[in-house]
Amino acid sequence: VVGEAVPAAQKSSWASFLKSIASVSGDLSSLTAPPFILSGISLTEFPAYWCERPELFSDIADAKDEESRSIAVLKWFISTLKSQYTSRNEKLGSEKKPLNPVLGELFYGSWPDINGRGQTNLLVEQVSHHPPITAFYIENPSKGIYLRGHNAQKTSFSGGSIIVKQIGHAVLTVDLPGGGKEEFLITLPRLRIDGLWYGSPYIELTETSYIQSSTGWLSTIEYKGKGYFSGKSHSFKAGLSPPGTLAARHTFEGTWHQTSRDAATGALFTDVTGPKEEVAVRALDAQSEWESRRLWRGVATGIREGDFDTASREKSKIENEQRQRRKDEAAAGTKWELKHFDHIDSDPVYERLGKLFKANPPTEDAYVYRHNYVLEP
Ligand code: CLR
Repeated sequence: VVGEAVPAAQKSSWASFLKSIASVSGDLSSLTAPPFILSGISLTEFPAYWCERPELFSDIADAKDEESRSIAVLKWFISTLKSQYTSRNEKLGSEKKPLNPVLGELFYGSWPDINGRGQTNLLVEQVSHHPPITAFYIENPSKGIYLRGHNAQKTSFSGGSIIVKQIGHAVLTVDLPGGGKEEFLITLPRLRIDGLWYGSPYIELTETSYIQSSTGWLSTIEYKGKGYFSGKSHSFKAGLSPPGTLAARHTFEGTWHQTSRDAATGALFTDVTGPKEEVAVRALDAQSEWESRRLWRGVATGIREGDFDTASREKSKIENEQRQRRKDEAAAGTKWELKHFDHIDSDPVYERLGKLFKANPPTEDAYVYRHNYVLEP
């Protein structure tokens, strides 16, 4: 049955939304979707998913050699996937359409220092509206761990599913106790959004992503859904190979939303069945007009309370204001300035580390954090 999970009054609007997805390829953000599938959460909040298990992030600093550091990075990375790709299903009942951030939208947050793990800070800026591009910076300065990255999406429609190719990458930098640093290039997996027909979308990860260390250690992570490897959805298999060979020294397999094990020893590797820690943000009144939750609060309240007239009126207000801004800039011959990031056409870390595993594409642009913001304690 078409749209089993779709409210009766929104069935025809869901059907035409699906039709428009099938015909528009590239950027879904501007398509009008029926209210039941809207989330009221902006994409600028999503980078917080990288750190909802802050102790796994800080554990990276405590690893004692190159090999165990690569294992710690892989363990942290796999443990972020549940938050990244299934948390809307758990919180909101299904995958939903997030709010499309405006240019210059900001999101700041932190995770407190507990048990000596150090405080972790998060800073996000929407650096492009068309196409939507989100840049982020996450740091645990007392542990000497820094993550920077950006992401955008290219979407297409195939066999009833939305295929999302993630554009962008992340770079993790670890300060070493004896001086010097280690860098890790992290590529992003492909997504398939299934369950559209029934109106209850969910994400499955597909193909392969990589984590390349500057020491030469490489993690190759393969994603499979129902009917492959173990037959379970959200399955993965990760091989970690030493410098100069593709033969895996370690293999880990399991499901990224539950548990995984070392294939050789059977020892537990990741376990995300326990609670995660959501990012702490300042109260709305203490936020600036550009901060995501404050900016979208009228829309979010409307969606949450089922008052969609208010939600769409508030949304139009924000969009009109943005259009006016762009017109004024064009008239004055000025350009919007990014607040926290510098855009570079080619990321030297991506180029250098990407070569080691023949990354495709061979180079990518990047957004470099200017270190011009101090998070309030
Ligand atoms: C953004 C970057 C995060 C991981 C992530 C998770 C879910 C993705 C999102 C990214 C991009 C936007 C996305 C979303 C799932 C659905 C949504 C692809 C990659 C699209 C735009 C909405 C489709 C509409 C249907 C749900 C109806 O680290």
